[in-house]
Amino acid sequence: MKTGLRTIYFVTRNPHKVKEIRELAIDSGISIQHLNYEYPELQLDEIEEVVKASANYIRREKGAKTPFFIEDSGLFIHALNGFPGPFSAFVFRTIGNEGILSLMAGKSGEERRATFKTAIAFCQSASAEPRIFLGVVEGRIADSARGEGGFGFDPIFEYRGTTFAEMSTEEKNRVSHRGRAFREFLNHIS
Ligand code: ITT
Repeated sequence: MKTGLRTIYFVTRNPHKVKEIRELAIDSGISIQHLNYEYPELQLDEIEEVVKASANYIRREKGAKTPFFIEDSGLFIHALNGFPGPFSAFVFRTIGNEGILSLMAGKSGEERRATFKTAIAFCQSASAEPRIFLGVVEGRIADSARGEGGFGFDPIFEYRGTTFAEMSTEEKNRVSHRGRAFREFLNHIS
């Protein structure tokens, strides 16, 4: 670790998120330390509420490492009334991208609009209430899965004609829900 960097813990089971966040944190003066463990996630309608409840749980744990942040992301498909939204992890594990594409069969144009959202919850200390930062990107569900990069729904989420899986991490970070939320967070802490 470089000296002089401020350390912030990122609690997640998802190594892809860590890769993206570390790239976003380059030159920020922050060193991101990955804490790989699972925490309870309530099934609530808004991802902001989900991360807030989870962050409160983590900070009250004995021996909680601070400062830390967590993040929850969700894909909200307009024609499906926002599904899978806060259920994105379960839906990805069960029906996956092929299942989403099947649900979208016969839908075209505006009907394929989708929003990706990230909510970051940051706790400065065990006694501090979490601060929430949001990032949103508007796109559409591609007609078929494309691209080898990224993870999760990236092959089917299209932004201005290119799926996130067809982008480098740097290109995705520039426009993604996670990139936007993390830049908000950096503005707050720097
Ligand atoms: P943690 O909760 O441990 O951080 P997770 O993978 O369960 O990791 P989420 O609940 O935030 O993370 O993710 C919900 C689902 O959305 C999950 O299946 C992810 O693979 C997917 N996902 C999250 N961010 C994504 C992104 O930037 N691109 C594509 N899919 C993403």
